[in-house]
Amino acid sequence: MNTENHFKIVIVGHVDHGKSTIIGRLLSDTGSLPNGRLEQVKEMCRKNSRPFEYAFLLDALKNEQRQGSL
Ligand SMILES: Nc1nc2c(ncn2[C@@H]2O[C@H](COP(=O)(O)OP(=O)(O)O)[C@@H](O)[C@H]2O)c(=O)[nH]1
Ligand SMILES: [Mg+2]
Repeated sequence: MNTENHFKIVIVGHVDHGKSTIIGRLLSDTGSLPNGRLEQVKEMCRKNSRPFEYAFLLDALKNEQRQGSL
């Protein structure tokens, strides 16, 4: 991985102030998500009759990291 092209940012805020939402949106808009992840999370929301939230992309990544599959 080329670290010269990395852009480091820090998101700080209280609980429920939208940190996960903005990170999810940034990952999505910069094409940094694994292929199909956005569609997978949208499908999960549809199945559970929940409105889609960009914050759920973070939860999906966290679950994968815990499973060692990312
Ligand atoms: N109205 C509004 N709601 C937002 C915004 N950003 C996030 N939210 C909502 O606030 C809630 C908490 O967001 P989340 O990203 O999980 O917050 P975190 O705890 O800081 O990670 C979620 O229900 C989001 O949909 C925003 O810009 N405007
Ligand atoms: Mg969060």
